[in-house]
Amino acid sequence: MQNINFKLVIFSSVLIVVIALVGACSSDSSSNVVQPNQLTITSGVDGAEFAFDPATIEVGVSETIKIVFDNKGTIAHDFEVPDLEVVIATTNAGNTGEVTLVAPSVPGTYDFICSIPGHKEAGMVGKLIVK
Ligand SMILES: [Cu+2]
Repeated sequence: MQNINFKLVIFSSVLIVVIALVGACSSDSSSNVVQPNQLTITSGVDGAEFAFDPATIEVGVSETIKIVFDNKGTIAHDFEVPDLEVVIATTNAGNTGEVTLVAPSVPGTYDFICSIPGHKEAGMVGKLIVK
């Protein structure tokens, strides 16, 4: 009787390990989903309130890319690529916003801006190069 109980314990343990392994494998397969590349654009670097850093970004044609806007400045800003209708809405100082951009299928150069009145004129403009 004791022996049977012992075998049951061993069997149960093996079963638990197998279940754990199957679980690990299935979570592995879900991580095979392709994540878009990510690019961070910051404002307010070194006290430059009205500037994007970097001011020029390059993406491949048809590339899907996650853009994170990190506002390190002291006032609210936004990030827009007007020609591509890409918008990260107004982001308060110290906050981040993000958007997923699918680049056009043909090469080209597009302005990105902060659309808050006066900010583009003050320097919040950059170039998105699709190549
Ligand atoms: Cu701004």
